[in-house]
Formats: sequence, C-alpha cells, structure tokens
Amino acid sequence: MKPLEEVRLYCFSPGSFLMGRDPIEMVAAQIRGGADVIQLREKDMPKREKLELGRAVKNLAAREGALFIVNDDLDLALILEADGVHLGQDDIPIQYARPLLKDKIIGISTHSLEQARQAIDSGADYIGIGPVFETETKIRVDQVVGIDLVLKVKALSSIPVIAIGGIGENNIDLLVDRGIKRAAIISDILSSDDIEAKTRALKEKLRNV
Ligand code: 3NM
Repeated sequence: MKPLEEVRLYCFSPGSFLMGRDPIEMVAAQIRGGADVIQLREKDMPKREKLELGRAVKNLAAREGALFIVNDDLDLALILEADGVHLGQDDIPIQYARPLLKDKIIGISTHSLEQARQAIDSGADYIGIGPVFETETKIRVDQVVGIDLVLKVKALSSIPVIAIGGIGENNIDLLVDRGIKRAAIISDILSSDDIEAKTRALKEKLRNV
C-alpha cells in the first residue's frame, strides 16, 4: 500500500463527469497519469451501483498501487475493505468512524482554520482544505479559502494537507510556487479529452515541489 505521505495528486471516480464514457477506463487513465489516490465520489449513484463500481475501482487501484478511498459512505468503505474513508463536515464524525476503521485512513474536509484544528485534534490522518479557488463542481460550495489559509493549515501539524477546489493546469503553479505539493482535482481532469495526459501534466508540477 502506498504510504499516505507520498500522496501528491488526489483523484476521483467520474461522478457527473461521466458523459457516456467508461468509468473504469476514466479511473485507469488517471492512475496511468500518476494519480496517487482514487476517491469513490458518486453523489447521485444508487448504493448498489456504487458498491459494484467501487469494487472495480478498488481492484484496479490495488493492482496499480494507488490508494482507494470512499467518500462519505462508511458502510461501503468497510464492505469494500477500502484503504480509507473521506468524511465531510456533515458526515459521520470521526469519533464514530475510528473504532470501525481502526488503522485505516480517515480524511476530513475542512473549510476554515478552526475546522482544520478540530480535524487534526480528532485524529484525522489527512485533511482536505478548500475551496482554494472558485469551483462549480461542489453543489453547496463554501467560501473560497485562498492559498494563505492552506499554508496556515499546513503549519498546524505534520499530517498531509490536500488543497482542493478549482485547481487546474491554469492555476496549479500558484500553489506549487508557494510550496504546496498536494492537490485534489476533479473537473479539470475529468472534463479533459485526454485524462491520462492531463493527469500526468498536473502530477509533474506537483512532483517538482
Ligand atoms: N470539496 P474541482 S471543493 C469535492 O472545499 C470538493 O472541500 C471541496 O472539484 C472543498 O476540482 C470540491 O472541480 C470540488 O473544483 C472540487
């Protein structure tokens, strides 16, 4: 299993960006391009379908050495024996998730310094902080936090801090130039005609930090 510390580029299952394509090939292209993590994030998919997609994504990720993380659904994370779960501010609190997931990875979405502090204190293995830039991917978007807050959150602890929200090839240099080496990216990758090349280009930038 890839150590969490090595994670640079955090990627996702297709969700609403499927657009008639093969979801497994979309995930495979991201892994070929250097995705370190694939998160199963399917907000509108019935659970049974999500379970089956999750099984295929997990097998692929395990074979290729990427981490497999399930968004929101603790039950699916357990059933699929995922590497971990990602919890938002409105999901099951980590205190309830930890005894079930034991030493698996638990990541938490945060949108402020205070939320980041709480997530770290509660034993999160990594945190997401965002949205760093404006994004249309998330339906209920929080206020843009900006790069300075990412740096403040990074300074709080040694756990991996992953910048998220509105990041793409057009602005990732703004993060990289400030020493931010971990990013989670949805639309810029999944709406690309060449997912593998797009992923590789983004990973290359993060690798050089
Ligand atoms: N979480 P894109 S922003 C899933 O701020 C998600 O926690 C966010 O998608 C947060 O790369 C976001 O297309 C959407 O902007 C990220």
